[in-house]
Amino acid sequence: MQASDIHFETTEFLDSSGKLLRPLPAMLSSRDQLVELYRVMVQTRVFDRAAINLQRTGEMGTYPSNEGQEAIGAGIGYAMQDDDVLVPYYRDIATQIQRGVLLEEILRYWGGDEWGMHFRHQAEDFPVSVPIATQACHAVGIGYAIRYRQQARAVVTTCGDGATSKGDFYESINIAGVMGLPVVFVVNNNRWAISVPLEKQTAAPTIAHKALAAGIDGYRVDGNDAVAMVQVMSDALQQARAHRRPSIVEALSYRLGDHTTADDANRYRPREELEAARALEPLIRYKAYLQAGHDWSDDDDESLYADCVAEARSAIEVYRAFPPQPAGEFFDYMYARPTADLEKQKQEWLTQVKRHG
Ligand SMILES: Cc1ncc(C[n+]2csc(CCOP(=O)(O)OP(=O)(O)O)c2C)c(N)n1
Ligand SMILES: [Mg+2]
Repeated sequence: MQASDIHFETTEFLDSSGKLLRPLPAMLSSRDQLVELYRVMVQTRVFDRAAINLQRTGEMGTYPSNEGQEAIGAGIGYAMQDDDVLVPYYRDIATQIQRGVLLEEILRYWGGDEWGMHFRHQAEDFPVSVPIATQACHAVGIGYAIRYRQQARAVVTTCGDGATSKGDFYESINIAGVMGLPVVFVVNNNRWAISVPLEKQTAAPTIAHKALAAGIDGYRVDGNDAVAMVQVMSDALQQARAHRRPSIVEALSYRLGDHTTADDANRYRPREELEAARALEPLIRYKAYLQAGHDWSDDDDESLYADCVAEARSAIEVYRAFPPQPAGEFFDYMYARPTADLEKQKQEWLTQVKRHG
């Protein structure tokens, strides 16, 4: 038996022209619901551009673009229930918005202030993980707590295609399978891990195949299709909540931007590949679908974009008005009580800050 003998079907609802291929899922049966999902994607696209501009003008630190990945995040957030737990990585803005994280909090974090991870309206979701794949282990721990308390909740953790090569990822899917933990591991397969293409990342035919060794469920879905994302996520979450069946959801997409504002993808990525991916991005098809099937006009679209621009601008104003984080404060929250070693590091750091400003 060869790995390639096993086939994971890719779930699709909207083709790249916006044609609906099968009946809508129950969760998206009204025009209002469909527009709500579109709104999150537009909000994310607009906010993302504004965040990149803030970095470019020196008002914010390094930032990872979400361009092209909006349907993945929007579908995850739409399908999650309030009391599920999100353990995100750094390309999950659409999900975080739906979970109640404020745009100014996201800016504050990427501006270098960890108070941006202290969400005002979201006490139980986790902060963004920048270390690759470590969050998969945290998700498993939370899944264990949910099982221990016998709750009908699920954990969603996200990561990239590159992250699935790490031990943390394999260990986490393994233990989730062994213990029957309610965790959905969503893999944003955007085909690149900074400059490493998917072909150099794994010999597995798909990332969904990795579920087989762990004995958990595997799904493959068009990650540029927000409707398909909602359907697959709601199935996977239902299995996790009701039957403690963990799964991997491989969402196929493409990173249209640079890896972060510190990267220049033109140095390693073929231009033709990028242009081909642009035609498949999630907003084009979704808008075409709304226009053809739900009476969505250009005026509706313009006013939605205008609302989202106004919202991003006001978040930027709030961000600019935050007081700077007190120097050295980040040492204080590593543990409930700082260790002697950390205290020493803090004092050294404060001395350097004083010396260099
Ligand atoms: C443990 C660890 N190793 C290396 C890095 C540096 N790093 C940041 S992003 C990245 C690539 C991740 O690619 P992928 O998992 O495909 O996610 P994507 O950024 O494409 O969404 C690497 C190696 C890191 N942040 N953490
Ligand atoms: Mg990637």
